[in-house]
Amino acid sequence: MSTNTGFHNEVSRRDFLKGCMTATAMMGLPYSMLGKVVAAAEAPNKPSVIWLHFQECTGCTESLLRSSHPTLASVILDTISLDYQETLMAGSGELAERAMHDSIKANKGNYFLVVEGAIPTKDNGIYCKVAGKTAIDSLRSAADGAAAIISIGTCASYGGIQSVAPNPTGAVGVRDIIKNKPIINVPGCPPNPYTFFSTILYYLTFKKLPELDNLGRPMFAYGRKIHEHCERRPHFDAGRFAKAYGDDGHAQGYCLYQLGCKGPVTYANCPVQRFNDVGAWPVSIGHPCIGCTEPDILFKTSIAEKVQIHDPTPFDGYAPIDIGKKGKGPDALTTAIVGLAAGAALGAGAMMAKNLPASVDDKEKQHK
Ligand code: FSX
Ligand code: SF4
Ligand code: F3S
Repeated sequence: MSTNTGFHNEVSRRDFLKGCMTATAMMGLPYSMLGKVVAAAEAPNKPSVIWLHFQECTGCTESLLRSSHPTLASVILDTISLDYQETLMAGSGELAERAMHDSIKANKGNYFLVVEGAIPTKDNGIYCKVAGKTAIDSLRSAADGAAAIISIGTCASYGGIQSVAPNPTGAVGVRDIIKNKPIINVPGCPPNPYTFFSTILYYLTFKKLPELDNLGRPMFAYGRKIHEHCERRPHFDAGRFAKAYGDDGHAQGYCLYQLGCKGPVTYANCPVQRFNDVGAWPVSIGHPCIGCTEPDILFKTSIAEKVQIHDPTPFDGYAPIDIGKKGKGPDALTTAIVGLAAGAALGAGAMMAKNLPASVDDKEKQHK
């Protein structure tokens, strides 16, 4: 099977269904909805997607296609018609440009525009040009006929690393420029490819945007904090912290809060969905979360700086208690299904806590 980008892929029926099942669970939908999601993914008229690259590292595309989940890339490319994508296209130059303009013309009002990277606005946008056109002009003309825009990655969502002070090129996110189109932000540096896939599938299944938070992110993926699902959370609650990289606490899997973990103020599904189909995510391999889905944390706060916790939320693995404020993200059952479907090892956190000695020296509780 191939798309207009020339990317060839093959996907088995089993892998296709597995990808749809994971996406269905991630969206917080019941298992009974799987048939509807699969039907939308298999519809003969595949939605046309134009994918533009601006100021960024191409990590969003790379993480989608070059990592250990070629299956997911194949499922995505089997679900959409990727009509223009500079990293993947076999064609180049005028041929490629023509393909994009033909697709925009033929699918006016019906295509998705995916934007990866920030848009420089200073000095009339001269700091990023493709085919002689500035990023701002390319974005405006491609956005004009789009049904909806997906800003993939933190750069396209909020400006990302380019927008860090003094922001020499005046880099901004898509929503700072385009005001008259539905825009879904899928931040992360890079974001989890399943979040992107689920966003597309939600739109195809229900013909509407998923519920978004005040930063334009789908609630199904960004409705809960990292801290609520983290396997190190029992250590946080017990006051067991790594104090330095490589110390005993770090080696034993203690909480990384004192090393600057931004999990308590970062909204994302990383501990549940994880990355690369191997059950890993930053905190699981010993690095604090750096808040890569948040506009004011990533690259704008030092990795080592401890965050203030103003709105403590309980660990999702504990028995439910009424704290007078319900999270709007997926419930515990959905979380469990996502974990199962993705092969995530959520039980590892509980086992780690169980295997710890009953008394520990460090009883500090930073959140009280
Ligand atoms: Fe890179 Fe994407 Fe970070 Fe940005 O991801 S992974 S710099 S969010 O736009 O390519
Ligand atoms: Fe996990 Fe970070 Fe929260 Fe500690 S502070 S429990 S490492 S998310
Ligand atoms: Fe990003 Fe934190 Fe997840 S750094 S990848 S939001 S764990």
